[in-house]
Amino acid sequence: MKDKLQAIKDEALAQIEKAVDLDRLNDVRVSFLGKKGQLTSVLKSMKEVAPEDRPAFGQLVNEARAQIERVLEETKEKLEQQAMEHRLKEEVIDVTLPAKKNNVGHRHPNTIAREEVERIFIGMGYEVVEGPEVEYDLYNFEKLNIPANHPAKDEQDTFYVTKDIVLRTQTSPVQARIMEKGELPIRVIAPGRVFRSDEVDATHSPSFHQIEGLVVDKNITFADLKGTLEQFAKELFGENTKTKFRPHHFPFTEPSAEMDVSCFKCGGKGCRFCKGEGWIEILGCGMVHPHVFEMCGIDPEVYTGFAFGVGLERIALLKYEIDDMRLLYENDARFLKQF
Ligand code: 2U9
Repeated sequence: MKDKLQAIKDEALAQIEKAVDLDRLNDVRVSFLGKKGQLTSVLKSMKEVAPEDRPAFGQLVNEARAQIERVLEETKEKLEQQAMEHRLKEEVIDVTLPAKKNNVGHRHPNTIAREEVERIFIGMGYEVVEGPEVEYDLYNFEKLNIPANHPAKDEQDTFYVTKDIVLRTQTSPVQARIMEKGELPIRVIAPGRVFRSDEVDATHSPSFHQIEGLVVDKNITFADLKGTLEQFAKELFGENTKTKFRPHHFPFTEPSAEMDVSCFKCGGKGCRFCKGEGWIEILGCGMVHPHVFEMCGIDPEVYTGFAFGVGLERIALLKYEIDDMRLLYENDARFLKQF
């Protein structure tokens, strides 16, 4: 038995010396010291040893075990040290290599323009509100004084989901819903996507964006409308910007107007940018029609208000001097990263 023990110990130490890595070393540990290991099996066969020799033999087994464990531990430390040195050699960081380019995205010109318009109106105390893109005919047309036979309701102009449901053609239904809530006074802007059955060209798209505004309170006059929109134009296009209001017609406002701004390229003298006019049309506006007030549950004898609407793409095209609206939707990174 003693010889067997010596042979096991010698074999264990020889295998430990041969172990080239930590996995092999662990295999050796399991094979000799594990539950079914060779040394453990010697202990189990203790009954073959004469009873009087058992304590001394047990002692020998324990010594062999302690020696194997000690050599295992020393070898483990040595192999760990070698593995660490190997990794340090392999994982050298070459600080002279060019860094990986981190492509950070940025805002779309439409978004930049929307946030600029929002910033200006928020600064004047307006709240930004949103509403559904799929709307009832009732809110998109009826409540805005656009009756059944109005040309805007033609299938050539409007996308119908059903007879009574449309893709909104303007963001005005958002304001109609706000008015219906009846929490007065109202001072909101409603930015959002709108849809019209238009062919795509340099200035038209079946889906574009508007920002509309609505103010409702007692004693609101056309002077409030003019003052507000003049201030807006100056903040958007520069302090020297002049404004001009031309009479117009919208079903939901009366009186209605279109506002032009003096050309911010030539200052109003006339250039290629403003097609020699000196003025650029920028938005539509007017005093909320009394009938619209009535249909949205507000008494036009007590309250008055003004509204305006501006095409967001138009602002983006003007501000960034882009000559084709389609460029805004093609998502060509070479174009978009210029802004
Ligand atoms: C309510 C009452 C009145 C919103 C208005 C305009 C004038 C206007 C156009 C600008 C360019 C649409 O995108 S565009 O083609 N919009 O000219 N919009 S007044 O008037 C409202 C809105 C809601 C309840």
